[in-house]
Amino acid sequence: MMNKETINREIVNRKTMMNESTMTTEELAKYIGEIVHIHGSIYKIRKMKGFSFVLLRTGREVVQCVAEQGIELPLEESCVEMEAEVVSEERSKLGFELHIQAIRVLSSPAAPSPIVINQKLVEASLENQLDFRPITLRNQKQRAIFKLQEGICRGFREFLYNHSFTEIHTPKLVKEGAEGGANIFGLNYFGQQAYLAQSPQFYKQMMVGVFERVFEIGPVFRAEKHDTSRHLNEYTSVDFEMGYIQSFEEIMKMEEEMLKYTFTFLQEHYRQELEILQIALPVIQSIPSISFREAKRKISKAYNRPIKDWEDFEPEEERLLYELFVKETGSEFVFVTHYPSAKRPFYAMDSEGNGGNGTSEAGQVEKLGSVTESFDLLFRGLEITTGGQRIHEYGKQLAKMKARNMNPEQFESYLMMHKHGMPPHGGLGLGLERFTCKLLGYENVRYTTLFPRDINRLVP
Ligand code: AMO
Repeated sequence: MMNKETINREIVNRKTMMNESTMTTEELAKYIGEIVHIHGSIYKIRKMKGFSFVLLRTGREVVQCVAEQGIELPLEESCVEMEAEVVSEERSKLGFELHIQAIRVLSSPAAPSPIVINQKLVEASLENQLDFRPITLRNQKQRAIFKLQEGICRGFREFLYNHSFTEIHTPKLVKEGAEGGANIFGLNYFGQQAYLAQSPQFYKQMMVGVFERVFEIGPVFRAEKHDTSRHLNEYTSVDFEMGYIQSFEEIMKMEEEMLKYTFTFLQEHYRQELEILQIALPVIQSIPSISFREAKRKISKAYNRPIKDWEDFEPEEERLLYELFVKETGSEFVFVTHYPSAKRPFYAMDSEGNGGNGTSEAGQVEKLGSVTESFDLLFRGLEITTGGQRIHEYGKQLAKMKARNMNPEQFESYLMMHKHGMPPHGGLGLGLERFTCKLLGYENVRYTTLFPRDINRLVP
């Protein structure tokens, strides 16, 4: 057994030693009876009679340690290195605990935490939590959200790599908006008008002409002026785009498989976060689908609601549709297809033989225009994905732009790909924060956004 002096010297001199702090608790359990070197932050100290429990927060774990009376303990949130023996302990959640032999303080906080972070939950309003985000994210449950979000991205990535998608990184400073509408941030780019990218839409399409299948997980910007529980001004978009498709249903199928794969991946690699967050992942058999118009009629009939808008859903309708589908099929996901052309961007492919006015079963006049080869995926009543087939023929794309009074000259660099040959293609964009929010059962997308940007918040 080493004495304390040797141990302290060893800690100081151990630059070349393996760093056990990056071990998972499962790996640490293999060292029972041995001394380990470990570093982390002092998460919580609980003084008992004759000893203290010290919870050490490492990169992913919170490990219970025991300090005998003689050991001087630093303040909570101090960063430390320690030597400790791994001791089997049935009463501890992990089946072992660390008996501290020596501690070296690497840094001490200059001030105590402004907010209590070492309880199960951070007891503060969302706004207050966000004000102190660099600190509140240290809470075990809060950080588990973002560890799990990492897992979601890893699952998506792995799935897409396995299906021959190439990962790309496209510019976020752009000359034209891709999605239309007023929610675009403008900026002065050395004297010319430029914008922050609303989506990687143009570039992922261009890259289909290069790699056939591409994906990107990256930031996108929306100048949303309204303060809602589902809108952010910057969010992370998971985009993929694939060539040589026969219909947009292939995109839906790919998304369904990607979700299934990711849930299995999370179950395998993120069990501890799922436990901390107390999440049971949804089981996907097969995701049901319904056309936009049918969905409108279905909701109207089931809830006796007149249809006010034939071009879009009201948020309440998305929620009601979810209720109907859960009841009928057990599925918490539902694809809605064939959205009206009027509400889809200019690059969306129109369906053939649709449009015209009709009369509903209840005798209401249905003012219907043409629809698109597109879909949304709703999860627990919220739209998490938009996707569809794109126009790939130059003439057709020009015609649709002209019909919308757009100036094709402004989009010359985008249209270059159509002009010089593109395969039939399509893809989707999924909002990572919205997906995480619904998966974890939160009411507001800010809970699952690391450092949210909304109309009132630019810091931290
Ligand atoms: P869309 O604009 O519908 O489609 O966006 C795709 C998905 O992104 C998420 N999302 C948002 N999340 C948080 N805050 C916002 N303000 C916000 N806006 C959108 C949603 C939405 O389903 N280019 C197309 C995608 C495609 O067809 O490939 C696009 O961007 O989850």
